[in-house]
Amino acid sequence: MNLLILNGPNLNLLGLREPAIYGRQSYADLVLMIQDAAARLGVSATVRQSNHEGTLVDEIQAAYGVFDGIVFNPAAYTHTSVALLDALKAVGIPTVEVHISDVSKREDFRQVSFVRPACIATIAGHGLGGYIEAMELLKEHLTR
Ligand code: CA2
Repeated sequence: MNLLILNGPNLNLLGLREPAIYGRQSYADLVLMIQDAAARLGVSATVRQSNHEGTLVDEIQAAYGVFDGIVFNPAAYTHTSVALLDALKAVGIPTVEVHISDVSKREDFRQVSFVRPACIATIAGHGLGGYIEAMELLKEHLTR
């Protein structure tokens, strides 16, 4: 089972700023945590990050026929991007939307998720552990 873990803009800065919202762990820590979980779950996980909307669209398109599931934190593009919604709908790969913070308790503009209608679930506010929960959920969903 091949999982794509896709991260949007500024998530490469994890651990550098706003620790009260995003925690103290770095992006490298997140990648290690995902690789550990992948080994435990017996799945393959490829982790990618981009600050560019079009590159994220390209990653989703290229995932077709390669990846069985996507764990997706589109970061700020969550709240703006029809292009990412369309890409997810086009490939039809089971996708779990993840947010480190609890977006439901933050600013009004973070209450909207354009990608959510194309996702099988959303996990928000569970910190970096949300990525691992999403991987577990996808494994269960794909082996059901
Ligand atoms: O909670 C999340 O995971 C978000 O997707 C993170 C995005 C934010 O725009 C979404 O509303 C919620 C922001 C990611 C930026 O990450 C940073 C990490 C360290 C320092 C500054 C930003």
